[in-house]
Amino acid sequence: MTRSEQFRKILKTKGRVLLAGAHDALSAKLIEEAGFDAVWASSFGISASSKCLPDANVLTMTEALEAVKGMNEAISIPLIADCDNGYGNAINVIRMTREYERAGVAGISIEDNPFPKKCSLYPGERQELVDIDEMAGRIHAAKSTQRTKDFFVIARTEALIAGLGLDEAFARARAYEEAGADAILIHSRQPVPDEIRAFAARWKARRDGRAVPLVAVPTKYPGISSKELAKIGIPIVIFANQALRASVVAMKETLSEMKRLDRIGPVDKKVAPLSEIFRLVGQPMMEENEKRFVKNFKKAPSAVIVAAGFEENLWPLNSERPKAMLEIRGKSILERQRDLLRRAGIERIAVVTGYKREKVSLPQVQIYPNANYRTTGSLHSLFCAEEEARGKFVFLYGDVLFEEHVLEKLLKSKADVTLAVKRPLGSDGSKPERDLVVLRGPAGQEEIAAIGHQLGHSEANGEFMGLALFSKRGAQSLREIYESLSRKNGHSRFHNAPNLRSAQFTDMIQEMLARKHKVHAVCLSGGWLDIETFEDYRKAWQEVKA
Ligand code: SPV
Ligand code: MG
Repeated sequence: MTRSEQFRKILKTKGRVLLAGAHDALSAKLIEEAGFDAVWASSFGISASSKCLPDANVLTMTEALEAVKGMNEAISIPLIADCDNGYGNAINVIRMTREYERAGVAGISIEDNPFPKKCSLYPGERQELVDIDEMAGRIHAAKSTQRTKDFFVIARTEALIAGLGLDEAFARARAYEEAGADAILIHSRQPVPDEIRAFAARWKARRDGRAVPLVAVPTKYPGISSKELAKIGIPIVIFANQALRASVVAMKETLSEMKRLDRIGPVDKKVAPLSEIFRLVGQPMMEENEKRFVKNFKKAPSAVIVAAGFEENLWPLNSERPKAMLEIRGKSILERQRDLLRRAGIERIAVVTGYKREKVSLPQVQIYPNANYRTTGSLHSLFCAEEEARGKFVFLYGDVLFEEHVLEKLLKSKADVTLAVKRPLGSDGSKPERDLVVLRGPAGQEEIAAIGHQLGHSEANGEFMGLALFSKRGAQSLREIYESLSRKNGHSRFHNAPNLRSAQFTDMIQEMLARKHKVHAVCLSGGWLDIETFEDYRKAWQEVKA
């Protein structure tokens, strides 16, 4: 339904319409939330708030239209635009009507002031109105210009304001109605609604066919309710400028208090919380859209660092902090990882935390807690940050230190799943490597044939470095497999793990291999360290540059 259809529907079904005047998009939104039927885009309000200028045709039509567009886009209730005198004669009205209708507003209001006008409420003598035919011509022009049938055109007469009396007001209203107006705004600045009441009574008493509805702006006779106005025959009522005036009071009070106390504290509790402004301007929706349209389309992958677990063999080195926060020459492992990832253009970095998670505070990373880190494995941790694994992403263990070229080489891979592998295997044999792999294929095109600690030193020819890259498709396969496994055999044995929850990332790679997914390898001979023992930690101190 268009806004003009909405407006007519409210008038028809409810029998009356109550509008409040907006001065900008935010106030229009507040008017909608307060439950008003429609918004009045007030020329008084727009002039004051957008340019701090008098309401006297000082703003151009396009300036006013800009403000109105902002309001109309911020709301979903109908809006009637106060178009002053139409910015000139019927020729100006033609273009104006076209522009406002195109902007999607429900309707416009045009008054019989000459150009330039002055706000009806300003003190002093009233200027003369334009000739009755001239104004009828403006209305006729607007109605002939509109393309949609429901576009609502209000003709406003200032005859009572100008002191021309009831007869003149009535004659004008009749002529404008004849010219096609959908409603007549009868404006008055008397402190009581007497002349309005008299006008409405006479309008109602007409015996010459159906009279169009009347509109009133009771700024100067504020004692009467809109319901009472409806009762006396004025079903459309505009509370035109109270929101603007309320904001002036509130701003003045707050500003003077802050200035006086030289601090924000005392006013902070009285003003709208930031979260309320965030909500009003649609910040939560923006976050959603960002997830949908920005992040997923970004070329740079994201990174998920799994750093939730507790490892006994490092005790008491890790008694105060998780392993990833262990410092090596003034920088934690995690900081080193973050800095290298960012240098490689990866800005979206997620860290899955568990043990001593309160100790992981690092700017520019997103924290995903794994509350069940004691009973779950690295695969479960990875899926705690599942939303980061929807596009291309890098997987990392939180205990690996690597040089820039390792990441560079991994990121060059075009395959769906790629693991960084150290080859050849360390010859010392002193350290029981965790994630051995069997590689096959020619150099430069190696694939993983098998992975896991079930492999013996004699059959394995490489070691997984704890870094992997998934393309968008690879990530999708990973998620699909995990989902189907979670649904089915969550409790039965899963490769080297007693069940899916306690499984490691490498168990999932085994599963992918079992399902005939190709898992590629980029092979490196060094530039990498993982911290599993005191000895590793000592070595890191020796090898890593400050
Ligand atoms: C406005 O709000 O701009 C109006 C109503 O036109 S009044 O200020 O009463 O003229
Ligand atoms: Mg106005």
